[in-house]
Amino acid sequence: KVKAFIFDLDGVIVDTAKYHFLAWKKIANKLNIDFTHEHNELLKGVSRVRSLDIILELGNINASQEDKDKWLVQKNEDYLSYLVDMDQSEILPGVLPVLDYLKLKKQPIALGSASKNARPILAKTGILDYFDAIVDGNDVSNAKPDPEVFLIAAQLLHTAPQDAIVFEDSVAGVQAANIGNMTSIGIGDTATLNEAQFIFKDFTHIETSFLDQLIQK
Ligand code: B16
Ligand code: MG
Repeated sequence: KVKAFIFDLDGVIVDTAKYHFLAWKKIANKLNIDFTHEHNELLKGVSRVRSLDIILELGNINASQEDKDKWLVQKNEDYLSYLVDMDQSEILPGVLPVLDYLKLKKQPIALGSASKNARPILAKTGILDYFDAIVDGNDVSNAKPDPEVFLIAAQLLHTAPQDAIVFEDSVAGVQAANIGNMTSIGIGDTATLNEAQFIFKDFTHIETSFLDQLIQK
């Protein structure tokens, strides 16, 4: 059977969370807000605009729209500077074999990401051609846990939501897949992602027999 395999980007295909962290930390420190790795967890899967609001809430800061717009630009410029040297080596372990296997099995593949920088990241890491559809932060108006991003992806792949399988590292993303009536696969920590239907520490733990099961379901 033909399914739709939808991949989140940050935290699933590449570990860009570390670069988001560095860039947000600069903004936060400038505002005298303490910004830790735990805080960074709150931003996973969350849009850029919402991320800034969360950081400002942490510091109890009320800012003007003008200031917020300025910080959003600064954050993204700084973030992009970390991506300049990005290449295939930044693809997380086990991802390429899974993509290759799904291609071999002629399964449609889509990206479903909140990031507005998704396309350049896929291009730099050399995997743009694997994707039959790309839905990113430029295409959606409702952020995860709203299932919009994944529903559009499934639609572009001509697949019903219940035949779509979503790989996600964020709680909001897992919830989005569940709300969208899709199969949710959490990539990361079992305790954090306990709402997912299946959880794997990373892609090296996903065997082809498991992918076959999903395809046949
Ligand atoms: P950008 P994903 C999300 O990507 C990240 O998890 C989140 O931390 C980030 O704020 C968001 O993209 C927006 O990214 O600033 O590049 O538009 O996990 O949905 O692929
Ligand atoms: Mg993610």
